[in-house]
Amino acid sequence: MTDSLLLPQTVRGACPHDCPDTCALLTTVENGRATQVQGNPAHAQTDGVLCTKVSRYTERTYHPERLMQPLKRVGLKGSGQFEPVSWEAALDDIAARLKAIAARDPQAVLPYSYAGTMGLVQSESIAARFFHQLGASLLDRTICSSAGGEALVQTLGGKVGTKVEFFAESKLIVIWGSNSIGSNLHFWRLAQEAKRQGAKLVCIDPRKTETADKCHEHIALRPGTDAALALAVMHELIVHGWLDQDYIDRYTLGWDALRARALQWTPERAAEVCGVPVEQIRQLARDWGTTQRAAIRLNYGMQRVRGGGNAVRAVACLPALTGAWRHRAGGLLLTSSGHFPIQRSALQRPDLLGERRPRTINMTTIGNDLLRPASPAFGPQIEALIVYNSNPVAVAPESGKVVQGFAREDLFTVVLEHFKTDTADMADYILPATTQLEHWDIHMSYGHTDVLLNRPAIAPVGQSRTNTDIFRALALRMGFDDPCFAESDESLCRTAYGNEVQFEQLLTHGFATLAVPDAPFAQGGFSTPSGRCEFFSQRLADQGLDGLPDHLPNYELAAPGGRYPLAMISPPARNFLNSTFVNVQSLRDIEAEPVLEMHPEDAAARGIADGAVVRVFNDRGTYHCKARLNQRARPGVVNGLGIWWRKLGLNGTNVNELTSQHLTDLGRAPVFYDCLVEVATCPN
Ligand SMILES: Nc1nc2c(c(=O)[nH]1)N[C@H]1C(S)=C(S)[C@@H](COP(=O)(O)OP(=O)(O)OC[C@H]3O[C@@H](n4cnc5c(=O)[nH]c(N)nc54)[C@H](O)[C@@H]3O)O[C@H]1N2
Ligand SMILES: Nc1nc2c(c(=O)[nH]1)N[C@H]1C(S)=C(S)[C@@H](COP(=O)(O)OP(=O)(O)OC[C@H]3O[C@@H](n4cnc5c(=O)[nH]c(N)nc54)[C@H](O)[C@@H]3O)O[C@H]1N2
Ligand code: SF4
Ligand SMILES: [Mo]
Repeated sequence: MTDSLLLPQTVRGACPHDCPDTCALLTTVENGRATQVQGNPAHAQTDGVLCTKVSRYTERTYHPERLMQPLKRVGLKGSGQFEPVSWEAALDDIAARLKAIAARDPQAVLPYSYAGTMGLVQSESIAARFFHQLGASLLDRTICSSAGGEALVQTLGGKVGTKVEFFAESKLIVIWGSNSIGSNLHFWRLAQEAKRQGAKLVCIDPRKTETADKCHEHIALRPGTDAALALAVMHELIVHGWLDQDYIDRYTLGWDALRARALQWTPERAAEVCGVPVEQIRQLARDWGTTQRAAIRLNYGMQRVRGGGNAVRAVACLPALTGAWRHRAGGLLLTSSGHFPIQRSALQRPDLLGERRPRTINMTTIGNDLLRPASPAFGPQIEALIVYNSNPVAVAPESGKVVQGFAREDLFTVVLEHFKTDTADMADYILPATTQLEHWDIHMSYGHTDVLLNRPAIAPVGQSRTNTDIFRALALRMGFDDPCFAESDESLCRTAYGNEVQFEQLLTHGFATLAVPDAPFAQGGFSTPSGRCEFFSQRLADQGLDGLPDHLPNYELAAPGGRYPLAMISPPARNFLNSTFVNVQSLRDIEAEPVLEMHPEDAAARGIADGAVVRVFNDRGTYHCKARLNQRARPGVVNGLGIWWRKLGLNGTNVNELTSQHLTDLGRAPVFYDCLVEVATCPN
């Protein structure tokens, strides 16, 4: 053994989690074991700092419950009883089962994956090739951001916006539907810098988050009323002449129509709908209309309601009205993902489908779809489900239905995982997957504009294999002989961006910054069909939709005397990332237990004491958790912080027992925050 093997090594990587910050990691390896994961100080966006979750990464990687070998179900579906099995036996059996189903109709096979890792290689590369070659059903990956994404595309022409680093120079920052301290920490550092330079910070959020606590102003509107607020702001901009008419004339489309609509939204009317003081709306408009370097940090929290797409469209009109886009520290950022020149066809090879055009299943309605029989409209019943990078039993809406679907004895389910999640418990086979410390990958970001490379720091733990390797092995057994199935992970990292990014630079530095203009829309240049910021969208009108943004009330609106009088939102708990990390003891200790934040008035009306175990329920189900009475909840709204593992909850459910499978106005996305409930004390 050479000395270098014994000395600590530092390996450059990237955080794989579904977080806008996409941090650059430095992993210290001693004797083949990762001993520490830190933020890379050389990467400006990371600035040497990681969130609490990922700074404890080794605890997750070497967790005593990490899956070490393939497992095969022995007990009843969902009983969680498995026995170890060899990789050969597992893969042979899985391939045989898939072949038999595909011989009848390959569309009866469905992949189910999301952003457990954001890596382009360990998500949709070999896996996508595999399902394309098979001709499996396609998955519509809508569970997070597709309403807002679609709204941006319709309005600005792409998923792009203000560069995050320039928020530090802004004079007004509106943090809209985002708990930055909890889920966008590195942006918050920039907002703090701006604050020190005299910027005003405004937070628009039904919940009084830790971010709201630290902003100058908090507008605690009712969930799902953001479009009304944005339209009233426009009303004030018009009435007071706070418009950049030159910008509007040159670079926007549909102003007359939008103007007419906005004039219907007096601040008084919006105040009524939003449940906020009218003066707050006037002040927001005054600030927005009279500050030159004004920027909005929008996040996905506000598009998880029926009118989420329209709300994002309405908010996305605001920077054009005042010409905020002219300055690099002005405008709006929801996502930067559209900047990345990802070579998706090369990675995912949709051409392997040939002439076949499989149906598409929306991941949001997996509960209903697993329970659907074959029909001419639907196609074949779903007979096999291959889950990777996702925990649908915990994260998909209306879990009662999801669990019922996964429990079908005639469904063949394979789950690639690190842990025995709620979903893995429902599997026929569980296959142990590597973590980010154990594999190659390459990343984009939806919060900044750097590409990051992730090198493996340690050997796979136990018998775990990379997602890519598992799909390669299955492809071999299925007889898929296209050479694309043999491509190595390192080569896939190169394929991901082709010649668009200097791979050598990634190998030496670990990251590379894309060439993106400082102020992307300073002189128009929107990539909409008209080349303008489209207040009015002909494309939407052609689909029979409203071409202008409007306020669409929630599906579930509390009515006097209604059975379910409380609106429930379920935003992330700070120390979990969706359902990831719930099983990491040190992080779960911080979150303590599943909680429902309630306003003391709402609690008093129901005889609920702080810390009491409560029943949260509606027609879809019942969830038990602890009531936490504080001012973080506004009257009439309760906050069920997510997303606990069902089996670690108080009654074996989580907040998604209550959410519905309705879809948003645009983007076919879930409406997690459009949900009425009632709360009562628990008898026992
Ligand atoms: N710590 C942590 N970080 C995360 C995540 C996590 O689970 N934990 N999740 C990651 C993921 S998957 C994503 S998509 C991103 C973004 O994830 P988001 O879901 O956008 O998360 P937040 O930034 O918490 O923003 C949600 C905020 O929107 C508020 N909100 C709810 N309804 C409304 C509404 O109708 N209007 C307005 N204005 N606000 C509303 C909530 O109270 C909450 O504070 O964050 C990522 N980062
Ligand atoms: N009520 C409510 N529900 C929500 C939300 C909410 O705010 N409220 N947020 C929604 C949002 S924004 C999102 S994005 C979704 C998130 O839903 P998911 O994308 O399902 O996210 P996670 O719950 O983090 O589960 C990811 C799983 O992938 C696994 N994983 C990670 N890396 C790898 C890998 O390399 N290989 C394999 N095989 N597995 C891996 C992890 O162990 C983890 O169990 O949840 C949604 N659900
Ligand atoms: S979860 Fe987000 S903040 Fe935490 S290390 Fe990863 S990218 Fe950075
Ligand atoms: Mo998400």
